[in-house]
Amino acid sequence: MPATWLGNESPPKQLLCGRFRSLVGPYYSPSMNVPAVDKAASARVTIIGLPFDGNSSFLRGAAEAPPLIRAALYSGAGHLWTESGLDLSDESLLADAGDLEVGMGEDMNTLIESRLRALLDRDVLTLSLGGDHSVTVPIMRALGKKHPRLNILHFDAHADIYDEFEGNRYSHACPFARIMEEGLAQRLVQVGIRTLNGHQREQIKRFGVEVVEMKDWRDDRIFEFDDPVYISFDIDGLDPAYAPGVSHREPGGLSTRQALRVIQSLKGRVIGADIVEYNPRMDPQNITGAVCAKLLKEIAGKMLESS
Ligand SMILES: [Mn+2]
Repeated sequence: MPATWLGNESPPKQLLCGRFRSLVGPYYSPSMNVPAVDKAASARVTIIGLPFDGNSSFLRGAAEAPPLIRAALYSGAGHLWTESGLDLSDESLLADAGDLEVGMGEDMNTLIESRLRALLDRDVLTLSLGGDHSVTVPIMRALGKKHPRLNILHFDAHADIYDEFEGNRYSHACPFARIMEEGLAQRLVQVGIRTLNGHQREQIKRFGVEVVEMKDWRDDRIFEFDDPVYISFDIDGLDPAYAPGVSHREPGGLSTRQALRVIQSLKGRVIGADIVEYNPRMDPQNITGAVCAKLLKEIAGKMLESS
């Protein structure tokens, strides 16, 4: 289990539940108290793993993230209380729908959208674990049916708004171009950004994106949204000193605490979220897995308190 996996290498096989397995796999010990899949219907927030990294442009590995985030979340090293005082081990608050099962040759956008829609039909709030950032497009398509006036708060080192990247319009460098073209967000606010080039600045202007560049960061800023807000958290929005387990390390980012403060002080109704781009193959000693689990807890807490 993760406590004994110290590797810079790929995690051992028993941790790679991954791509083709559902929730109940050998990587869970009985003591981990993982909620059962059939409880997903009754809990207000439901985790869903999206083990897909086929739209990554540089490194693979993000598909292996969901089981490792779960392992950190349910690790005996900590507990499931949020800083605001919610106990997420309460099965009426947090459940787990397992990982999306990915078959060969399937269209991921269709598969993710239909899986998310099935969960949303049960009136649960979804917290998706990527996977690369391309998964946010089908998630937003599913959510858009329910929330026509959605806003997005997007944490990232990168704006991910290329019109296309290396010939792929669904590259993980492009999701927010597709989302804005399809009118799936009325307002997109990006934080942690520190890699803009000329094309991306043009795209930002074209789509009216509100970008808070890292060079202009101020700790006292409160983010406020009138309508429902979705949080899309690329873990590389954090500084690689805090979260080294990413495919594109970009120094000069947010601290874990700065990101938590943005989430905790956010004014608005958070109706869904994703945590994407964690790459376990780049993660020494599962440090970033623990950071993802911490963010998961505090984002879930915010969703429960605000929605
Ligand atoms: Mn990124």
